[in-house]
Amino acid sequence: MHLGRTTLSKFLIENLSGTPDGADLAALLVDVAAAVKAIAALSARGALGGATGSLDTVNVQGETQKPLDVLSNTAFVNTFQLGGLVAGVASEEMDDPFPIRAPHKRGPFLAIFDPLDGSSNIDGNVSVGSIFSILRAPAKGEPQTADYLQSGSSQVAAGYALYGPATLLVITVGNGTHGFTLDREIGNFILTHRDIKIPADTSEFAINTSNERFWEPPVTRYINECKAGKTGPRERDFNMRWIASMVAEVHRILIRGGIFMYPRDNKDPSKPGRLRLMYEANPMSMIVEQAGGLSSTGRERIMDVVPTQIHQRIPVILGSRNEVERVVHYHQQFDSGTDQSYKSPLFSERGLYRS
Ligand code: AFP
Repeated sequence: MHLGRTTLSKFLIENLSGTPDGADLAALLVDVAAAVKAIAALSARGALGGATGSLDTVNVQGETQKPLDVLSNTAFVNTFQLGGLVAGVASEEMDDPFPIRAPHKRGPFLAIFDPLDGSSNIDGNVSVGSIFSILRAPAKGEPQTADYLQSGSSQVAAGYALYGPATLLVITVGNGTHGFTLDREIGNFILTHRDIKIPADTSEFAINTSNERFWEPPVTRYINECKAGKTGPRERDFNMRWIASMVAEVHRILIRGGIFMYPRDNKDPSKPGRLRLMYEANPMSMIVEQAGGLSSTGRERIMDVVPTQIHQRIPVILGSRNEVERVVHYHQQFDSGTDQSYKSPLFSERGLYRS
């Protein structure tokens, strides 16, 4: 029995009443929670609910869609369309933004989301999640694509749902990062993680090391130093995790610290990284920064990036402050040519590490 039992609605009223659009934003986040509950129920049924397997359709990312991708997207779109609190939505699963039109009521916000993050894990019954970002809509009229292209620092709210052994909803409205656990018996999200703070230091990194040969030298340097452990310049051993669900990685980092990296790589020069700015990097960056962490491309704060496309990709290095600062410093040294270690034959064209 969780003592206190502050519900999501009570928390939102306490934290948003009296702020501009506060009541509407609180109502919108309650709508998000409703969509999350529907997706949690679908996800928990696994193959029994037709949520596994693959469809014969491909999304705008060129990825084969899973039934739960489509069902989750529909849950969010329907919830936002009926809620009357957004003027338009954009989704990883939809080529173009979707404006809310009559007979549905338009509201003062835009919702951008990845309805199901970590889809490749569904059939393996590994935790997946949803990620959302809330921006202000234009004062009047139907939002155009350009209205969505606001930097991450313009977000009024952001968060994620994690469909794991428990269903969690982690949100920020700009005054800290807070976690709620779904009490399935009463169908309410209960505040269980108030004002989460990420430890500034960590000995745990998360990166897909199968891409090592494509990394830039500062990333290679950082990861090699972690792997060298006690025998190397860090003088302590590190641990590695890679779940391939960003939501699960970020949640672990919120709880015990860590650094998550999906850096720029030259695997596909047309893609400056795998993760998408508008509905993965930006919302997760707001969550992480509000919890005292940092989120960078390696060369600039992610929430300062001015978007140019809804589905644009971006390098992501986020988590424990002191480790992200170290990786950013390594990028600065590399870019300015001030660090001799990059002169090492290890980093030459024909050396062990192609730069
Ligand atoms: P999917 O939703 O297509 O499974 O991608 C998940 C993701 O966007 C992010 O959640 C993971 O951190 C990352 O991709 C995993 O990428 P790799 O499959 O290259 O490890």
